[in-house]
Amino acid sequence: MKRTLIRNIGILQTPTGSYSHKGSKQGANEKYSNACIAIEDGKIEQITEDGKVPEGSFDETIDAGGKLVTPGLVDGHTHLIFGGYRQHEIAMKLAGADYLDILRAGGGILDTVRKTREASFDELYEKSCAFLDEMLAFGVTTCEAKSGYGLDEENEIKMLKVINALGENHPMDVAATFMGAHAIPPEYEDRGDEYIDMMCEVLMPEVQRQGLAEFCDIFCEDSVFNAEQSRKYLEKARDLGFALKIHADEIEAIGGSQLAGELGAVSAEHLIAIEEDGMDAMAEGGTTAMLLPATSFYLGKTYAPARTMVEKGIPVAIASDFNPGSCPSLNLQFAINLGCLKYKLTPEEVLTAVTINPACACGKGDLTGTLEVGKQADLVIWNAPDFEMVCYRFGSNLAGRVMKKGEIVV
Ligand code: IZC
Ligand code: ZN
Repeated sequence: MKRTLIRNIGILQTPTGSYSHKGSKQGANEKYSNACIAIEDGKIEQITEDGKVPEGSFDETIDAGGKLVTPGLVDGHTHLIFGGYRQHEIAMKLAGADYLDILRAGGGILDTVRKTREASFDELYEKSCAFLDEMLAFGVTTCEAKSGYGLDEENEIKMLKVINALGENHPMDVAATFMGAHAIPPEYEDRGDEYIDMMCEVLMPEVQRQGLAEFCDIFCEDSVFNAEQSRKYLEKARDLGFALKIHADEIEAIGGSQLAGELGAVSAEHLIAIEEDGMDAMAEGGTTAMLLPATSFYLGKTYAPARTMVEKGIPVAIASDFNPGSCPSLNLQFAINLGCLKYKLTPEEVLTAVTINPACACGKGDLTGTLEVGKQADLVIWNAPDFEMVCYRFGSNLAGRVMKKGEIVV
């Protein structure tokens, strides 16, 4: 048994509960002044405030220096396993090409598919392990990761095995999502229906048989997969026991958010172009909005209507969308800045959006996402006196020390 004490916490700020927070609950955070956290065997044993110190002896004492402590951040949407990079797309963008133009011309995702197919398991593992180290340094202690750059059996399974190995060997908790329907591979050019049939009949059941993913996701978008194909794929996933996610209304609203609500998807991602009826369907279906503001920034798009979503009772989460095309940054703190400045969410609403709400959308809400007795001691000691400072400063890394399951990892 190992007991650790974190003392001298200026403010301990956290949402509470193991469920997705919506409406007025989105901004409900507890704030304890002059607090301590006692940790036993990686779990929170006690929280005290107003200068009281937990009793008993400790193997390790950490002085938080009067600073802010929050739950470890949860990045609920990443494409962190990929071969190569796509820096050459900068020149194409400067020449006027947009995201879908590049994809339609056989680049974009398909470029990353070529490079990912060429990469070995070990190459992908080493590269993404370094990304996870960088994420930890930014204060992220749990994340989700998608396949979707293999687009055939061998390479999708290779990607998912990398994701699962990372989750086992790296301090980060990693939730695995199968995203075989990320693009139509060249072998199936102009045969999107047949590709979806192959996914449903061959690959998805194989992923389920091998227990390689908890979630299934599809890119429902103009020139990628339409709403009918998305329905077929997600209904099959649901029948196989996967929880559902969907990239919806990123560039065009073609029915993805309605489908998410109707099928009771755990989350719908992006939602930049969402319309009123899509939001109503999501509120009805209890679907979390997984918003990706750094992608809006990088693509020069507008920002998803996060305030309206909170008002309509949709749980809002904010993630990085780290990927080699539309968001080559894994700095979730920048997404926090944009959450306040562009979504007009309050710091408290944003904290919920990067902790408990994405934790629930990754199936880990009972383990992490809040600082409460019984949960994993996943937390950040910030180089900041309060969370407003984290929302206000941008471009610097304000995470000071990062703890995962009771161990200091940064
Ligand atoms: O590689 O472009 N939007 N998928 C959907 C992406 C962005 C990732 C990529
Ligand atoms: Zn994505």
